[in-house]
Amino acid sequence: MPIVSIAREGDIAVVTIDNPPVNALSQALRQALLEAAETLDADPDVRAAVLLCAGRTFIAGADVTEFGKPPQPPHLPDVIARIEAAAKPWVAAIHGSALGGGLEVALGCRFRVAVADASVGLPEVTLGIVPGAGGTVRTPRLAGAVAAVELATTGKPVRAPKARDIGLVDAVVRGDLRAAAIAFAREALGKPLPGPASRRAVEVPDPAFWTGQEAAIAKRARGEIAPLKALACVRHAVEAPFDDAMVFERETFLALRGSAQAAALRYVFFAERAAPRPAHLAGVAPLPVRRAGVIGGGTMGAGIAAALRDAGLPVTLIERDEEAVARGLATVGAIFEGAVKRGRLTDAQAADRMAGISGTADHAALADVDLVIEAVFEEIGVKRAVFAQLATTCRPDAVLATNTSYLDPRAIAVGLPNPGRFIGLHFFSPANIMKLLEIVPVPETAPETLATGFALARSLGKVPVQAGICEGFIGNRILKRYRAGAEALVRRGVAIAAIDAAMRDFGFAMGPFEAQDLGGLDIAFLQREGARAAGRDTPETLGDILVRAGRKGQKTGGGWYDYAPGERKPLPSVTVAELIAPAVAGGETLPRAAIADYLVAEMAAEGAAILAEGIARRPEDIDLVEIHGYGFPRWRGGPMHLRGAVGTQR
Ligand code: T1G
Ligand code: NAD
Repeated sequence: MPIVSIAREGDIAVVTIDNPPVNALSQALRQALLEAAETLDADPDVRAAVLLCAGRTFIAGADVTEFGKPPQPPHLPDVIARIEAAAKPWVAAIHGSALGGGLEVALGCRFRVAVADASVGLPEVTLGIVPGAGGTVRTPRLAGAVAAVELATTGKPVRAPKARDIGLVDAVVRGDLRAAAIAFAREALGKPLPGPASRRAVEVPDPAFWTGQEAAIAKRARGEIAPLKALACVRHAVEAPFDDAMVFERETFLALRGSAQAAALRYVFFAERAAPRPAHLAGVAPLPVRRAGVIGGGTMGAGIAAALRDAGLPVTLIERDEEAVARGLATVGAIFEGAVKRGRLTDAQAADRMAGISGTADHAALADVDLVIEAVFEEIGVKRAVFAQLATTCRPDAVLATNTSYLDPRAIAVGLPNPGRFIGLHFFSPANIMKLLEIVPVPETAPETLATGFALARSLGKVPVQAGICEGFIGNRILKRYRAGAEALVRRGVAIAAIDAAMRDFGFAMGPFEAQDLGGLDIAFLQREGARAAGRDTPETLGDILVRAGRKGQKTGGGWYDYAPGERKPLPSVTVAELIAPAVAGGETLPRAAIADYLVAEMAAEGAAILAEGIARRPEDIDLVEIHGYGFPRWRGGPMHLRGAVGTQR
């Protein structure tokens, strides 16, 4: 199939794009579209054109693989201007996703029709850029400034019905898209044509709207540049003539395209796309997972059960006794109720989710499941007993997984018949939200079991990263080094609040000490105490001093900070200063950037050790763990990318 082909349905030309995998606007496609516009304008028998895409989606945007290279003509704004100026109206027929340059091409057409489950959006800010071919200029002229700001500064797509409601799409069609678009074009020819988007008027909001948006976006962006630039482009588009606004947008786009943030976000984009299909599992078929079991209905078990239900899998939840079963089911129920409150689910969907979970204390209910995920107490004895029972109740080919954070999965699987079916699947709390899944095979894990872990991650919408066995796998091991680095700064006299402020400035939602107070200082303390009890050399930490003094964090009204009763605002603590004073030498102050540099270097150093030991397979995996499991700012690319520990960028 040529990249662009033209067919005729009477006086309607059907222009079909076929540029797999996602019809990205490569140089060749831009050239072919330009030629198609010339050809159709020169054909007296053609009265209108329908622009359609082959494959699973409409144009998914500019070809991101071309971003690292100098832009080649024809440039997209020119191709779109040519389509918009065509003597015959073009109708964009949208299925799948019309994103970025794809939506911009559609906005250059006189009309847009879409199937109901299609989506349209301007995700450029997720790549550290702004639209570069009229997205911030034509969108407000069709959908108004408010909707344009939302689309361009969040990068979130909207479904076709919403796009119609805001004026971005002219019709939501059912059935055969091609036929519906041709019929729409014919009908449109029978009526006065509306002007092109570029010549439509746009309502100018009150200046207060812009200042309000600026403050909200700056708060949300936490140092990310593109969202604020996108806002500036939309404002310019609303307050200035079309041509001026196009120039402003293009200049902004080109300036950001070469930026460090854009390079980092592109790096993460491709790392995420490669993660679910690692090369070493190419051709290995996963085992089918149609029914799942979860052992333990606590914080993690309930979240994992909810994630499995979100993916449509029927789930059997096992707890110690009926009272604990009821508690576990109630926790899952609360997760779905929360999703209804946040508008992520309807009541009916929440009810359907719950209907697909059965709870019991009877392991016999697991006789026919394909996968079991264990999330019971982090105690080796408890976990071993669970797997011994599973070995008798489950099918011999059922995949058996542990969600342990720190225990050695090999120790959990000791004596398990057919250990090839055993694997570590390390979710992160809240398990139905956090995107990261560390997949930890043991030496006996069969390739098809490992492939099943990755396939499960794809079906749950998770970012899978394979990790080798060491204490804390990839993420918690680096977390330990990060926290030790933060404590080392405190021992040098750097203020706890200064370190947290530095990491917030760097882009984290919260600093290392605030985060510990939220999650609880006792989890890591118990882990260290366990190591000490096992005779492993584990030096006393400042955190240990606090826990021994009863300070476990917010849950005890104090950890690294004090908290007023019922409050979550961290208050510097005189008590903490007194408790740790013997361990603090000097009163060093450091610029925030130096603090962040030091701690990121600590993370990257641990990452390098992890790579050298083969615990991680590639630096990208470490960065994905940090971004999707530990809140490392995505637009920084991750500690390995930032410290240049990753090969050439795309
Ligand atoms: N360019 C190049 N390759 C792309 C691509 C793109 N825009 N989008 C996807 N791919 C590749 C991807 O790397 C993968 O390759 C394969 O397609 C399938 O992707 C001027 C400048 C469309 C919703 O940000 O959101 O337009 O790994 O696994 O889950 O204003 O891809 O198989 O080798 O993600 O079905 C704006 C990005 C660009 C959209 C499909 N557009 N893509 O999801 O498949 S900037 C975007 C997506 C822009 C203009 C500006 C998703 C998808 P491989 P996939 P999927
Ligand atoms: P939790 O204490 O909240 O829940 C554990 C549940 O397991 C309890 O409800 C308990 O009744 C149940 N249970 C204990 N023994 C059982 C048995 N024999 N059969 C059935 N149910 C049993 O603990 P959690 O935080 O959910 O942690 C569970 C596992 O997940 C641990 O291994 C932990 O290390 C790991 N993990 C925890 C987190 C986290 O942030 N909490 C993150 C990742 C992994």
